[in-house]
Amino acid sequence: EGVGPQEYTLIKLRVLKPYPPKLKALEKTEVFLVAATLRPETMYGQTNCWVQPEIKYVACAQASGEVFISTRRAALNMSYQGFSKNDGKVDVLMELVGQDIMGVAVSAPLSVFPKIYTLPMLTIKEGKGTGVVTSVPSDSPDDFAALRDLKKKEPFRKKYGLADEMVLPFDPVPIIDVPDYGDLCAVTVCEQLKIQSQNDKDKLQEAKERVYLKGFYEGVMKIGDFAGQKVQDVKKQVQKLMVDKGEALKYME
Ligand code: A2H
Repeated sequence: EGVGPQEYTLIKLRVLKPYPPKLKALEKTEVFLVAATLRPETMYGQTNCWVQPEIKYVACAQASGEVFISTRRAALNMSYQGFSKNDGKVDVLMELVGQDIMGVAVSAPLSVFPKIYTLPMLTIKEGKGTGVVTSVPSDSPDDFAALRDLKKKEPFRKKYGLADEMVLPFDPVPIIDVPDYGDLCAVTVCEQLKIQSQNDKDKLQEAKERVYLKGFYEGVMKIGDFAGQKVQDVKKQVQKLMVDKGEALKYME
């Protein structure tokens, strides 16, 4: 990892009512899954949200009165960044494991889909970001591979209690044109490298290296508020758009 702190954009994915059984006790509050991303400009293409079925999450009251779901480690980090009532204190309302919040309907800022679902990604690292990852399969090889795993294998969906309509209708959305890779760069690179599943670790690493910098320096937005402009020129503006609307926050770790 890099030197010094990294700035992420925390995307607030609003849990839609009626809340699922595990979250019923929170029905009177606004609950959000908060996902850490380095690519705010890709949020137009969100198709789902990833959680790790086995890791522990907490639902924490924020100074704003809202409730955020993340790992406890991330909640503590947030509490030192002005998110909670008292610096360094987390107000835990509920402890959860990923499976408790699987198949939950959320609304995601800027997404072309009005309603998306939480789905399992087994490779989520507990010690990075919030443990919640928003999924943009058009531009992230990890996201594309994990979504395709779920689409291809009915038993995999069943194992996590997911209905077909939470997975099957959601295809990658063309949002950014990348020279040589087209407007679904993650799909292209996964095909080039013949990536079979989300567990193809080395190939996925190679895939990310091929498209990540190229997408940033040469990518051009195809849809949304900044269509026609270069990714590197609009990244900060898309972040600001969401932050100003209260749909995202800056977060360091
Ligand atoms: B990125 P870095 Cl479109 N475990 O967001 C695994 N992956 C995680 C994570 C965790 N605990 N927390 C965040 N991430 C992902 C968008 C995206 C991302 C695109 C393309 C590439 C990309 C949509 N998913 O990341 O190790 C999040 O996915 C490529 C690196 O801190 C986050 O940004 O550098 C990124 O990894 C943070 O990775």
